[in-house]
Amino acid sequence: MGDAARARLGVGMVGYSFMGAAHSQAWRTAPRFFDLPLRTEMTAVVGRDKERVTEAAERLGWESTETDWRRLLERDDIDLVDICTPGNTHAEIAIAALDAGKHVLCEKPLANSVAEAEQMTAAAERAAARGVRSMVGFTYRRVPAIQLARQLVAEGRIGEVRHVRAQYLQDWLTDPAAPLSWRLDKAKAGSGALGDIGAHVVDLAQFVTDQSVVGVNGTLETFVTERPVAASSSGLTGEAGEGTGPVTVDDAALFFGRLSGGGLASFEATRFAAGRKNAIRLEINGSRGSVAFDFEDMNVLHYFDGDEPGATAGFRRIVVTEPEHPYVAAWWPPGHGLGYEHGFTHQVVDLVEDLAAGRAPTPSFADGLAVQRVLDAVERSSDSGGAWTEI
Ligand code: 4PW
Repeated sequence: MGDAARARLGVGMVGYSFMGAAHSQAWRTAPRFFDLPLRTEMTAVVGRDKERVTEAAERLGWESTETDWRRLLERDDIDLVDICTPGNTHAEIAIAALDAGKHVLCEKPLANSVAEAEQMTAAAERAAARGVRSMVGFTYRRVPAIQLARQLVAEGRIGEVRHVRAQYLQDWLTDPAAPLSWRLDKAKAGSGALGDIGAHVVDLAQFVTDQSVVGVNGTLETFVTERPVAASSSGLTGEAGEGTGPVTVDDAALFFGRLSGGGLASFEATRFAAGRKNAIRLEINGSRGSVAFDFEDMNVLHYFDGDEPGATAGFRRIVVTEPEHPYVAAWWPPGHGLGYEHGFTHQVVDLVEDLAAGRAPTPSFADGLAVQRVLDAVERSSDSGGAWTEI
């Protein structure tokens, strides 16, 4: 479609660190590889420090800067606010943006508490009545192999879901000298491994099975309770500075869940799995077969078809890089796989297509709230010594 025929979508992004960089590449790349129905513009990026946000704008490709996110709400050239800040700021920014008539894309987890997530969901519903849309950024849903897994489950190819085995394993905190970052501060992050990475596997379990987690019991643990303060940060970790401070969140979360369809689930989220860098593992066993995925081999889905003759049945390794696989046709020839950043690009593509079509994007804030309720139930269960906790 030619530029003139497309309506413009001005984007204002808040935050420009790890997630801000990932979202920036998505806004830059999506219109270059996909035929988007709206003309997206990277209009403004927000950061509190003028010098640093100016440098980030140049590096990441934003046209202008602001030092207060509230300015985005006053600007007529901003149609969508993309929130890439720590969780303690999500509710205030998202609710104000939606009330001001701006669409919102908000990083996960949706909020730091169920109460905040409920207020955000109510604001999203009010806004939707005026055609103002919102989405929460569970990007791993947009990995082609995950989409294929959901498709196979929906088609009944594994039968009734009996087990979900979900793990999110990282190791960047294994070293006790790794410094404190905002992700280790409950006031900013809400929780630790549970909310930062456990939220993803809860969302993926619910998304791929199309079922809800209806009850949990679990345990949280903080292995290293004091760490060096950070002198600087980049990505997940940073440089240690002078002195130490307390870790106020969990390092690891382990929990069991029951699914609305009667299946059983187990979840593990940790940043202490030495050697596991970003292992998001999801295995689903059904009455007729199984699917299995590991983000460390993200272009592959393993599928077991239990209806095949026993002598030759076995897990099939599907390389999810064919043009008929979700999103893949826009990229490279078969076998030329995708990476971490493509999930963010697909998120932008789906969001823009939904906005243009007047559809409600998913995952919605209500989906984010559903995940938040699971996280909250795990915390309550852990506080009570592991009691079964309904959601
Ligand atoms: O996928 C994870 C995120 O949701 C990434 O590994 C880092 O941890 C960045 O934020 C969370």
